[in-house]
Amino acid sequence: MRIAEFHITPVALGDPPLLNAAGLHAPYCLRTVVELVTDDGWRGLAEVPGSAAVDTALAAVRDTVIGADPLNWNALRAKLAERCSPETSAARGDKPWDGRTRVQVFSALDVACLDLQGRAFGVPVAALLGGVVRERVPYSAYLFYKYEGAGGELGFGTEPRASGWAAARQKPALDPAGVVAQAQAMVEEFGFQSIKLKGGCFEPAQEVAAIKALREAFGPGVPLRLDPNALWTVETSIQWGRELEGVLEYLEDPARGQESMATVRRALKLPLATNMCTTSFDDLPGSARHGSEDIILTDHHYWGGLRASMELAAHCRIFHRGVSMHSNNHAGISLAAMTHLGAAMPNLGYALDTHYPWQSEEIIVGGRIKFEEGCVVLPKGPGLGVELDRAALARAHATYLRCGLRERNDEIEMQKKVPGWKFSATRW
Ligand code: GKR
Ligand code: MG
Repeated sequence: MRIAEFHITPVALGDPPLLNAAGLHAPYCLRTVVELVTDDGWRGLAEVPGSAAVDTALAAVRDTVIGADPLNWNALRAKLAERCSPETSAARGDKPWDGRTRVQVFSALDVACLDLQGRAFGVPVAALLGGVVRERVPYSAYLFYKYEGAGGELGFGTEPRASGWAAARQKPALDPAGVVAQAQAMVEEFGFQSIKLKGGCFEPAQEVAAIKALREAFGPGVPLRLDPNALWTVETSIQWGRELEGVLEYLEDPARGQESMATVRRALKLPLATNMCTTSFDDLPGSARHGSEDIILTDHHYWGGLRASMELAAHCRIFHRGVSMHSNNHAGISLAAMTHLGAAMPNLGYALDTHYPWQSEEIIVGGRIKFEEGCVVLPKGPGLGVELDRAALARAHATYLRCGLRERNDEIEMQKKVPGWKFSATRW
């Protein structure tokens, strides 16, 4: 069996004006869909965060991919490693998301080969990752401060006939009451049983007030998390972290870098999680040395694939770290991949992050994946268990061509609302 075709399709999906530490989400989020086809007709799918840089990096390894054996990931990965320039963990950058391309190339090919193998052998990807330990994978509500509007074709306007979550999704949320209303609508629709608030947008006092309002509204039975994306100083993290002891399940990336995180962690009786200070295998010795976090949030797009995330989970078990998952905007192929990973990870200790509720379009057959009581049930069928809806893919690709966005830049988007706004790596 040899890989005969390698298709790279960038797509754009509507995204509401969500605020974060780096600015504002554009009306579309970008994703890239990768499809492999073998000489005997087996297919494999993957989805990675989209950007012209990632698409170029994928196209640059075409010669290595074509002709490779999709059943021998070790051999393909070694060849890819020779072709893709090394990237230090510093290349991740200061933004809330990861700017590296090499790990995303590995991820795209790892996932697509696993999907293809699963289809060829008639087994789910989770079986290839070691076996299913849970059929229902729990996700967390992911709240955002936001401006009015639903993004995409609706631009920053609203759809007056929308109801339920579709209506709540359009509403602004800029204060504790708005955050609680958003949480209620999201929990009502998807059944999530834990809640995360994206912070780093307003003064810590305002974000801590929103967390306390969520606690008041949902009670102590619903775990809460806050993620200021490393915009707080060590002093601010300790001051406001103390207010959150006994309130949060964990505080995510209050401060920047492993040493600062370790200082905050020693000062607080509150678990710390990260998708910013320990983000690659090169960071693991520092994580163990400094004790920078309690929980590592893997993301198979940024750790180099599902198999790499399973390796990270083993490290977490050995070094007494919890493990869960980070998310950026994504569509159903990524949600299926995250669910297979969550289904196979024995030591998964927390509900996974997902941005999925913020999108309304889909590129897979059957449309939007359903949540049951906050969980995604492991898709039936071999491989990832999802099929491309080729008409929907073509529409999302046409949107990509039309919208003109070629990379994520939340600072530029924010400047359209607040002229002169500048990202700062440490703000409070
Ligand atoms: O989508 O605005 C966003 C998030 O801030 C995202 O970029 C982060 O990577 O979800 C993320 C996080 O947990 O840091
Ligand atoms: Mg985070």
